Amino acid sequence: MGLLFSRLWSLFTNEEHKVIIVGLDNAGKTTILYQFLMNEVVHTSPTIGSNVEEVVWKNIHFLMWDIGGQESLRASWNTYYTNTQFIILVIDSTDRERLSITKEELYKMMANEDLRKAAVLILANKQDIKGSMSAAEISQHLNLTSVKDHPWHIQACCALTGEGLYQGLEWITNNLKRR
Ligand SMILES: Nc1nc2c(ncn2[C@@H]2O[C@H](COP(=O)(O)OP(=O)(O)OP(=O)(O)O)[C@@H](O)[C@H]2O)c(=O)[nH]1
Ligand SMILES: [Mg+2]
Repeated sequence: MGLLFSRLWSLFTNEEHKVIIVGLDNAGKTTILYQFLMNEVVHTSPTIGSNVEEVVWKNIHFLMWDIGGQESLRASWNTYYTNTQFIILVIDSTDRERLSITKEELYKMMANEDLRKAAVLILANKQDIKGSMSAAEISQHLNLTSVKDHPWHIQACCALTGEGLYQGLEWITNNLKRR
């Protein structure tokens, strides 16, 4: 009962839920963060370090950290992991060559003790580009059905139009309610 109460309490107060947005450089992370924040496409340049914004959706407060994805920056992703409830892994669905690198990064994150309880939303971004991989294709490459120790969901999206992004947030919200 106490646990249920504390969970309901967290839903009705302004408790912030920490989200990290990760993925390789050029995947669309910063574009997605600002779509969530302002419903607009902003001009981005490669992120050095991180951007952090509070996003409120359906009265739920998220603290979203968008972390630079260049190779030299990936080694410091783990400095952002403490207290993370959700990982949003953004994938450039046209980037077939580097999907195996994304896979390595995903499995490394899921093995990290600080992310043991984190749920994973995978965004198959850039669906507007002809020839991009489908969410099903990406799911198969990442072998997602083998992942049993983290709740996960894959969602196709386009950060330029916003299509699919809110379905992703909906999954996060439902996951929050189930915990
Ligand atoms: N066509 C298309 N382009 C996109 C989409 N999402 C992002 N982009 C473009 O992809 C480029 C990189 O986007 P960013 O949001 O800066 O990528 P990032 O993941 O933050 O990259 P780093 O900060 O270097 O890690 C920009 O030119 C975006 O406009 C999309 O859904 N479709
Ligand atoms: Mg960025």
